[in-house]
Amino acid sequence: MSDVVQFSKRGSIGIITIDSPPVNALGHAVRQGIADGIAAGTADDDVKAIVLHCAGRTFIAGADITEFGKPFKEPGLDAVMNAMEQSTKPVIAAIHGTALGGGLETAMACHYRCAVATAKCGQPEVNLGLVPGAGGTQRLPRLVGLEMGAEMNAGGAPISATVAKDHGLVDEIIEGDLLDGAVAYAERLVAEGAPLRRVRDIEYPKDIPADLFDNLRKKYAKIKRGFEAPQRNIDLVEASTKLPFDEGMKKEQEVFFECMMSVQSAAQRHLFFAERQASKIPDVPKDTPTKDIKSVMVLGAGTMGGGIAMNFANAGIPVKILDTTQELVDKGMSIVEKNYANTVKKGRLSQEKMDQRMGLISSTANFEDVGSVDMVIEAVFEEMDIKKDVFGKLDKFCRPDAIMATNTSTLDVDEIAAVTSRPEQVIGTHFFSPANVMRLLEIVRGAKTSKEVIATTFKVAKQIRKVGVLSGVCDGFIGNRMIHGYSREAVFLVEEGALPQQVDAALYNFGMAMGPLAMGDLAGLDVSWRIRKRQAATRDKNLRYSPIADKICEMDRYGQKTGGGWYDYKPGDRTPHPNAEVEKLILEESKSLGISRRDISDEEIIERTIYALVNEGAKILEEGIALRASDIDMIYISGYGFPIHRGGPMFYADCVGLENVYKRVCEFHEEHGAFWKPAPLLEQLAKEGKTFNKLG
Ligand code: 3H9
Repeated sequence: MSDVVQFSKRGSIGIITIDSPPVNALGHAVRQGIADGIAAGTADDDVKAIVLHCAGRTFIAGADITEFGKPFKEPGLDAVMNAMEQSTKPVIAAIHGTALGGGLETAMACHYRCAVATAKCGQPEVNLGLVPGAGGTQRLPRLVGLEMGAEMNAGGAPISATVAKDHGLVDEIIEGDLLDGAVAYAERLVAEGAPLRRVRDIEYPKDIPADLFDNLRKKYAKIKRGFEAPQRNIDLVEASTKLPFDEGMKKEQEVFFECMMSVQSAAQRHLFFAERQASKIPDVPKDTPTKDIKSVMVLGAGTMGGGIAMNFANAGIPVKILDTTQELVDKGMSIVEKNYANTVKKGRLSQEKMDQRMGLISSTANFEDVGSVDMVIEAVFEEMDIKKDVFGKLDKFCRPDAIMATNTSTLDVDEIAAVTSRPEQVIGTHFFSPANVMRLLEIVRGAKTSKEVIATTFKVAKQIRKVGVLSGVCDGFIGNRMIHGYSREAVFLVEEGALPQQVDAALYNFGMAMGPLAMGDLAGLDVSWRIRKRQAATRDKNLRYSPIADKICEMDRYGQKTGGGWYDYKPGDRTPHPNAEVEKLILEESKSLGISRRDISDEEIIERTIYALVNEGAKILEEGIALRASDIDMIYISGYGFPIHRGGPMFYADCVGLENVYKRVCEFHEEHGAFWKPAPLLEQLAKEGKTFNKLG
């Protein structure tokens, strides 16, 4: 047998054990090993049934994604599954951990499936821009029913073993040791003369609702806007009702390979690895000691502070909220409570869970209490002097080994750390609003931040279910530094001839969660207005500056919170409606700036805004502020609503071709001036025919 798959016997039961860490993926050696195991079990007259089980933390978690796009080596998964399904002796899958993708497909090619109650089963291929390639769309709906089968394929979410049992996907839940239980179950099946149940033979009911698939297609067109794979999954499940099983399987394989060659799948696979790569810091090795964070204090009881605190309570970590007065603290606590209560009202959280979480959040107005916790996260007003004052006090009262984190979104973490006697304990943790919802956490490494503090902060990010991405210190760090150019170009485009709704629609159709001007309205236009006013004296007067956003603020239009900004909003409704006065202001401004307005194509809108992100991203990469292009992609996907199926701005640029992006950036530089100075790294890679990310 192979190194990663072993065949053994317990009495009359043959056991195929896959031991291919980390997740027993179906690489070539595993496929070959299973095929050999089935052959060995079939050839041995003493073997009456075969159990397929995995060592380590999980059952097979799918095909080996790292093999995708590489030359294929026989046997294919379909051949292995045929051998299992056609085996003359019952084959029983024994599931623990996660049976995902090709893993669940392998289990469904077995005659019976048993699982421990904690196991999970799913077809998550759609999250990689794929359809299953080994029967997921053909076998799963035959077992669990058409609607559930289609939902599991199009949505990609796994179900628990107990739900799987209720729906016929799992036949037996095993208590205690899985292998012992699976062998006993196999012996029972043999003793009972249980039939060789083949999922392919299950017939669908005759009365399939006529609109079932159209309704699902509509649903997924809405919730997975712009994604191709969910639709293709639904089509294949529908095909399973119309085609004989083998033809359905053939069709599924064709679509699987088409999807695998698609840009969307390449983007989603890129992000799968980007997410896992982000926490790997070259000079902070995996075995760097970390501290267990068992208590946290958040400074500042505002919306941000409350949102940050909720993350910890949700993860079961006790957290205190501190502010200067009891009144502010009470107000903050009531906002948190209201937030949870809303989630309960929507049915997404039980009252019991809410009570548990609220029970983990306490409050104080006594600064000295910071001395009682393992980690402090400061979320006070974004002013350097205030931050310095706070950190000076933290230095005085925090325990020597406490992590002192700042939630600043722009300020110099080193300058903040310098007021303490222990800058190695200071780090930036930049949460994104709403902090209890957004997945991104920019982890800002100061010049003196210790490796232990970095490693611990990444561990904390994982505990609170955030994607931690490392950034160096610079104005705005990675995400906000890049967004400046994106928003700037959106406003310049408005000045040159587009209306806000055209700019926003072009980017929404590109796949952004919302357009940049609507995003400004959501965030509050007064925030950046205040910053611009502060920077006015030092602004380079030779650089182009649009006064439109300032003038909108002068009309007391700060965005959604004041009922209007770039757009109007009706009370309780976030739908933007164009405003005639704003449009008049825009036309007047173009005129007074001497700009003759022109028709602007959606293509130009996308190039101007997205390439502004890319050009700045290239500078950030070159300066070493970001470790890798895929980190920038993760930031934009998890914090800025960049479309997942485009893989992030840097991956998108790679797909467009850096020579094409560079050419346009040079043209914009010529037409629109200094903002567009091409990043040297972009120029270099474009000229060398290279990419930001390693592709393929
Ligand atoms: C498929 O099956 C297609 C078939 O229908 C058709 C075939 C013909 N391959 O996530 P973790 C690595 S498509 C290769 O940190 P966790 C991962 O990169 C596949 N590598 O652990 C990481 O490496 P490293 C459908 C894989 O405990 C390490 O394993 N299946 C694969 O938080 C640990 O991963 C899926 O989409 C893979 N399939 O979560 C499932 N999976 O340590 C994808 C993981 O070097 N996997 N790795 O960074 C997952 O969802 C999670 O990894 C899992 C474990 C839940 C299993």
